[in-house]
Amino acid sequence: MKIGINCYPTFGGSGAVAAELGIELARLGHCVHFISYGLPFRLSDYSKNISFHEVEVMSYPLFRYPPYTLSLSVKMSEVIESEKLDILHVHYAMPHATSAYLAQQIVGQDKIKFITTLHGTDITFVGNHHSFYKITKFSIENSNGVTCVSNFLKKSTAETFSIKEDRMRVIYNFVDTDKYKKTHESIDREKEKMNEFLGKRFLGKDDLVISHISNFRPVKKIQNIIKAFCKISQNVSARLIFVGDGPDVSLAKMMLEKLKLSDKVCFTGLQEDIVPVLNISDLYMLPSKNESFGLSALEALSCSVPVVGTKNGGLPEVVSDGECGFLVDPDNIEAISDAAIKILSDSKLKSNMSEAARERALLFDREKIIPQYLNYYNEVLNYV
Ligand code: GMT
Repeated sequence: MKIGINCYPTFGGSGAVAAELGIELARLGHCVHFISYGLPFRLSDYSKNISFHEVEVMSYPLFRYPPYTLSLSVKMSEVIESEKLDILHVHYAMPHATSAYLAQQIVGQDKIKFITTLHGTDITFVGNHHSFYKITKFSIENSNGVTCVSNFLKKSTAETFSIKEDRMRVIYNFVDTDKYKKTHESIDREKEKMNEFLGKRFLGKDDLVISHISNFRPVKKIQNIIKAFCKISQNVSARLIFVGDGPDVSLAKMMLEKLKLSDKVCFTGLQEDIVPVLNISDLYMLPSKNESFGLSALEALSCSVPVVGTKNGGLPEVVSDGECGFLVDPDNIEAISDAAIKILSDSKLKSNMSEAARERALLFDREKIIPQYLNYYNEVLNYV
């Protein structure tokens, strides 16, 4: 099949899913054409069966806001025609579904069908804002197929936009469990490598490691992770590793200074490969206000790392509470720290949860999920 994929190329869950879906489809022999304003991250090492089409946005003094949505729809229509795409798959509703709708109008409705995958904030934060509401609803309703990354997201899309649930298909996010797994190198050596990377002796041999990976937006509730860590570090010898970048990094650093915790917490910045951090983690934290799925938590589980995360949104569909971690009210600092201390101070519980984490992740292995996308493409194209 010739498949067009459009996504945000920057670090983030929807871009990661789109890039890895493209890689897997290409591995299966399909021709994948990425259309975006930049090369999606996680894609740089792959090229067989993958092409990248860059969207050019013209600047002009009149444009306070250059109309990317329009340039994207033009590029989509060009690629649909030049590459004779069978299907176009866009990730994140805004503005991608709208551009795809316009591209379809340009080339003719009989020439291309498009699928929109909803990822979370496109519904729960952006699409439901009054300035986007009507166009988001219109673009979802006019997609030839719609997928949601969790049942939670399907339900909230149906409620927010009065769209029938049977118009949408849940296809969970996936993980490459061959890549995301504990390596066989000794944990001490792995910790040493991390210290070398950080340029200081941050991790001691016996320190327990807690990690968090995100875009540091307010939804991730970084302050609550730090407040909980304050109590955790009084009870167990732990270190906290933050991976990623975003608006709340400065706030986090200020809080850590105030709490005199700076020497127990490090920031690695954006990292393409997060396996080295997950490899040395004893616990992963994701107490967000809401997660439609929580891809980073799945990647942690796949590396046998238990998760303490939010009970809100779709995370309960990924992390089974009490088995491979604990799900808590993200504003209940006591609950976050108690759950973490419980796991970190009981080596038997930690090892059971770590085994259960890997088992759980195997349910979301790429081999199980990718065929669901291919089946859906075929259904939308009326091939089955
Ligand atoms: O986490 C974010 O805010 C980024 C966002 C994105 O679109 O890049 O993530 C959303 O999509 C991910 C992939 O499907 C999900 O795993 C995340 O749970 C979801 N984020 C939220 O719902 C907050």
